[in-house]
Parts: sequence; structure tokens; C-alpha cells
Amino acid sequence: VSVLSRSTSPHAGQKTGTSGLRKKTSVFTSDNYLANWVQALFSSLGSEIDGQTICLGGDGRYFNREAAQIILKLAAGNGISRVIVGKSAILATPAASALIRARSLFGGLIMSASHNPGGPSEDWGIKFNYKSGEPAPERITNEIFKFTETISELKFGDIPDVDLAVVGTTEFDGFTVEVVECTAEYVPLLQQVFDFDMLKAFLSRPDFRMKFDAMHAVTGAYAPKIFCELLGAPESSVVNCGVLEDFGGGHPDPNLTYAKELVDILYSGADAPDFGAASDGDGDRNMILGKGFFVSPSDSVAMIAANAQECIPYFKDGLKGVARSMPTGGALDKVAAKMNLPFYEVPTGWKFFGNLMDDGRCSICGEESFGTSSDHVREKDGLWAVLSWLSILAKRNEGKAAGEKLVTVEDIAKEHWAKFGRNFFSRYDYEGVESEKANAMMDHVRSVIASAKKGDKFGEFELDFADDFEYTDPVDGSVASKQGLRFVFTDSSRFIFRLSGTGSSGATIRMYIEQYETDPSKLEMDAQVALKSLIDVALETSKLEEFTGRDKPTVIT
Ligand code: VG1
Ligand code: CO
Repeated sequence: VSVLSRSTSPHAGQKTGTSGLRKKTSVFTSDNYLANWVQALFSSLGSEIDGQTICLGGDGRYFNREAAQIILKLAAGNGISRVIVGKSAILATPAASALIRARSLFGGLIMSASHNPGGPSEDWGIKFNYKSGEPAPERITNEIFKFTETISELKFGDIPDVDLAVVGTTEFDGFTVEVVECTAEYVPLLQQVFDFDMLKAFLSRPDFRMKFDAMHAVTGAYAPKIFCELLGAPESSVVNCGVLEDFGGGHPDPNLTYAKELVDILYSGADAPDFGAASDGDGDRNMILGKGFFVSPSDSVAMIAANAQECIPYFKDGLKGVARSMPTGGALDKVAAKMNLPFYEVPTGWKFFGNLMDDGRCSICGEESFGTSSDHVREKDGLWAVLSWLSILAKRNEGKAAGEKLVTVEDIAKEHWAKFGRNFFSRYDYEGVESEKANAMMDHVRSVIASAKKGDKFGEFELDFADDFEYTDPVDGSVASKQGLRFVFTDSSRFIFRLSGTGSSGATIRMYIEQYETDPSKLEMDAQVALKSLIDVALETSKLEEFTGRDKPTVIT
């Protein structure tokens, strides 16, 4: 392939956030913005990428098809010899991770802004995953950023657009594009991880009904195949499976606010389905619901970990260890302690779990932000979480006669709390705050931390310590600092403030609240009620309303 060189000039601020580069779509579509970043990635990798194979796909959002053609030409012009592309440029994030691992690829590019809305006036994003399928570590993303600051040349391979709508291989001189089904390697992997026969038997029970909501995002390309075709659930078990460029105008974020359609169905009374789940734009998040019951993500990962060995064949020999992000509620800590498992607390963002898994230290991990997964891939995996919950239900109900009362999601959660105690958790998001105001508030909280001492009273709570979370990776020694302002009290209650690193404009303040409870009479309280006094203390300490003018959050999870 001959190379067409085009000159370009740098764009400021092409810095990777928590998960890739995310901006308004109109930013990406103008002035080589996308091409600059992709070229910077390839340039930063240098001769390492010569002759290598990568994969490419995304969540189906607006601009992905055009972007895929731009990326293919740059790959051809930068010495990559083969690109494996999901049909119609579709690949869920965990599926891309599975593909990289199964075919020992050099890495992959995922075109997604995850749970952010899509369309010409909404968001677009891209991220690079590396050899073991993990989101690129900071040493790589920092290098890419450096190259974006001085970039002057784009190297396009002189090839025509490739038809990505049909599975097959297109050969150029020294460059190959291979289009595969989006389920390639990923669905077979799930079939190894889970007992599909057991799941199939369970999903065919007339007394169990589920509803999976793909939110018009990427899992729409997977859910009918997995739940209906392979596991025999009726077609009505999956909804909103048409993958749309604007996600049907919705916000493909599986939480109580944005997945309202599903929530309403599961809370519709006695006739509601027994199990509900949803996933986000790129298929890495999940929300788990029972009939009229919400499983908080911090609880979900703990409950899956506690039941994994018994219910999921992949874990039949036990777990190597477990990990959660720092702001995630501590339910997993209690499981680790009781089961004697190594436990790790990492900063927010999946990239921090990769090293632990590659080093054989961690089998299951999760984040409060509806992300849960295991070391079968190096990404969070929404469908994995759903199949994990279904496996727990299937195992617990094995051998039950028709008509016998089934163990429910709610039963499993309540049993868990009775055994381990309950970590009440809530997150308040204040979206679209002006950056200066958000920064001023964070500076104020930092100043409170600077003068805080052990034993100080915050309302009824006595301070154990307050700090700006810093993490040293136990595998490679790399240090990530300024990962969240946290106040931890002597009864292990906590509140934490962070600014989001996935937005495309302005600032989002996240406030995380957690309180541990073992009193049996309080275990079934509503989380907002249980956490009220701590929430008030956090708001007062941060002067959030004074700094931002907001008297309530945009989203509560
Ligand atoms: C958010 C979540 C974080 C998650 C990240 C990417 O980041 O808090 O836990 O890993 O999104 O998820 P932030 O910086 O906005 O808080 V996804 O599904 O957008 O790839
Ligand atoms: Co996502």
C-alpha cells in the first residue's frame, strides 16, 4: 500500500480521560481531529506496530462508520498489516477485549463514548486497548498525548473504503481487512465461562421471566443471540435491540434514571418479570433488577463473588482475589475477608484492574458505576454480569418443581446482607457544572482535608482520616495520585468527591456516600433514608450548593 502524506496541525487537549478520548461529535468530525489522535497513537507506538494485527469496532453510534474508514486508512499507512473489524463496525467493548485475547492481537480500537448519548450534536469517543485486551495504561495514553501536541503529518494508506457490512476478507498489497461477526470469539468465550445447559433449562421454566433492555445500543447485537437463540428465552425477553446511531434519542446508561422504561416494567407489581437487566452504549455496564428490587452495583459484585465458585464453572477452583475501585462500596471487602481472598482497592477506571489480572491476583472486580467483570476479559462486561446473576438464580433453583416458590434476586440480596452486613451506598452526580465552579469546590474540599485531624467531628461522625487517594500498582509500581478526595470515619462510613473524567464538556461532580450496617432491624431500609445524615454532612463539608448553585443532583444512583 502506498502512503499518502497529509500535513496537519495539533489540537489542544487531546488527553485521554478515565476511559479514552471523549468529545462532542462535531469536534471529532472537524479538522482531522480523529485522524490526529489515531496517528499520534500509531506514532507513539513506533516500530512496535509494524506488521501487527489489531481489531476495530464500536458501539454503533453516529460517525462510527466514517471513522472506521479513516482509521483503516491510517492503519494501512502506518505499517499495520491486518485489521479485524466487527461487521458494520460493531463490537462491544468486552467483545473487543475477548477478540484481542483469543487471537493474540497487538491491540484494538474501540469507537465509543460509552453511556454518553450519541448523534451529531452529542458525544463521540475512542479508546485503545492493549495486548491482553486491557484499556491502555497511563504510560501509553500519556505518550499518545505528547504526540498529539506536536503532530504535523498524517500517513494514510492509499486504499478505497472497505465494505464493512459483509463478513469476509479484503486484501490489499501488504494490508488486509477482515470483517467478522461481532459475536466472534466473545460468545464462544461466554459459553466456556458459564454453564449454558443449566441456564437454558432455567430460562425455559414457565415460572421465570426476564427482561433485558439493550437501550438501542450495542448489546442489541448480542442479546437476542445469547438469551433467545442460545438460551431459549422467549423473544419478549429482550427489548430495544435495534442498534441505533442515536440510541433512539436516549441516554444509554443503565441506571434507575436513564433506564426508566425497564425500571417501570420491573416495578409494575405482581405481574412484573422476575429479573431485569440493561446495558450501556458499548456493552460494558450492567444494571441488575429483581421484581420490584434494585441491586446496587457495589452489592452486585460482592454477591457475584460470594456465589461464583458454586454457580459459575469458570470459577470452580475458587477465586484468585477480588478488587474494586476506591469509591465503590465496601461489600466486596467483607466477602474477601470472610472467604480469605486477596483484596485490592484501585482508582476509578477499568485500566487499573488489568495488571492485577495479568499477574494472576484477581478474578472478579467491580465499580459502583455499574461495571462488573472478571478475568475472562480485561474490560467490564455487562452481559457477563447478567449471565452471572442468571447462573446464581439457576443454580439456587435447580430441581425446583413447577409451581414451587423460586429463590428470587431479592432473596439472594437479603441473605447476603444477613450474612455479611450491608454497605449502604449512593452516588450523587451533578452534571454540567461550570468547570471553574467545580474546581473551586474541589479546592475547598482539599483545604478541609489539609486541616483535618483524626478524631475531628463531622456531625455525628468521627474522622479516622481524610486524604486525596493515591494508588501504587503492586505489579509494576506505577503511581496514580489525586484519584478522589475521601473522608473516612471511625465507623468505616465514608464520603468521597471526584470530578468525572468521561464528560465531553463542563464538569461533573460525583459525590459517593457509604455507611456500613449490621443491625438486622435496619438492613432493609431505603438507602436514601439510611444515608441521609451522612449525605447532609458531605454537602455541608463541601459547600457544594454555595460553590455550584445546585440544590440537587442530576442523577442519583
Ligand atoms: C466513569 C465511572 C467509572 C468508569 C468510567 C468508564 O468515570 O465513574 O467507574 O470506569 O466512567 O465507564 P468518571 O471518570 O466519569 O467517573 V464507561 O462504561 O463510560 O467505559
Ligand atoms: Co461503557
